[in-house]
Amino acid sequence: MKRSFKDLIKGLVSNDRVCLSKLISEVESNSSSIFKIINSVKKIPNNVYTLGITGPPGAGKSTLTNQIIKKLRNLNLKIGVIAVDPSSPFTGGAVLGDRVRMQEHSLDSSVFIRSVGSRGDLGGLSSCTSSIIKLFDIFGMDIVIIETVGVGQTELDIIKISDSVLVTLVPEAGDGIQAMKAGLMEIGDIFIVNKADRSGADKLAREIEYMISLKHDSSSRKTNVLTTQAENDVGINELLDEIMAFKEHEELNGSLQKKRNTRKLSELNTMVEKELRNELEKTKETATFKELVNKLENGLLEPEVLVKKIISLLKKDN
Ligand SMILES: Nc1nc2c(ncn2[C@@H]2O[C@H](COP(=O)(O)OP(=O)(O)OP(=O)(O)O)[C@@H](O)[C@H]2O)c(=O)[nH]1
Ligand SMILES: [Mg+2]
Repeated sequence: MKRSFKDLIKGLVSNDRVCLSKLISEVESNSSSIFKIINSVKKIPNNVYTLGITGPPGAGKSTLTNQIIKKLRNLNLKIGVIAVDPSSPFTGGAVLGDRVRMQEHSLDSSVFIRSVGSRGDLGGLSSCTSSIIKLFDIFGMDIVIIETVGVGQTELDIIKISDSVLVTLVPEAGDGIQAMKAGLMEIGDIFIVNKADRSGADKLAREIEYMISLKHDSSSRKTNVLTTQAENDVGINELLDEIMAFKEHEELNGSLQKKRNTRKLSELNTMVEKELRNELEKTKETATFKELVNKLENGLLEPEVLVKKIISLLKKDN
């Protein structure tokens, strides 16, 4: 039997994975659904910590995510993963790769992994990603990991939804330079040189440290560069310690709260602007609006005078 929207929300709040899955599909296919959901639950816990993992294709982001999940599960934390698929919806290549890499957690009821397409209006990040984070939050997740491929400027949007950003690079020719070009150096809170079993990892780590030192301001916490071998579980404990230390640092000095407040305010602005545009479109259909435009066209009213009249029309509607 098909469950009603109301029942799905009830299920989400009471930890029903099927409801979570169905509501994710809902916000993916209809961006306004999240308004209905949030208005129904009124307040979301805001307990979730969002961890963005980005870097060039094949750097080992999914393998790292898989290892991080393992460690976080040992701490008994509930984890949501959003793998943003950069490929075309028809090839499904990256989605498959991500799935395979993390499939050992598929039977764990405290881990929920979801792949989403990247074609959205939030740059390279699908616009539904932030809605899914909210669903995970209501569901009671502690940590949400968002994996994106950092290849171009548009991918830098990861910073807008993450409490901390992990940039993953590999000791392949020119990776450091590529990262700089793609702007990744600017957004990383923690840098990882993965595939440290290959030669050149330490050299790349030192290069990144040097680049960071150029922009480091002494009042902020030092951005650290770690080397890992995700495949062999080497350096992952240290990485987790660093993630936790960064989180704690930002919690204590208030910058996490500040970041989140800025994010909410910018979300609100976008929503208000969108809503106002919708209202304006509706008002344009009214006889009064058409009359005013007619006067403008006949030279009876100037735009400077009309503005206020249009605004009062908008207000009258409400
Ligand atoms: N040598 C080596 N290979 C690794 C390591 N970590 C991951 N890999 C391999 O690198 C390949 C890519 O790993 P993924 O985890 O899929 O990389 P990704 O960054 O998620 O890739 P995309 O999502 O396609 O961008 C896989 O074949 C992994 O097994 C490592 O530490 N050393
Ligand atoms: Mg991947």
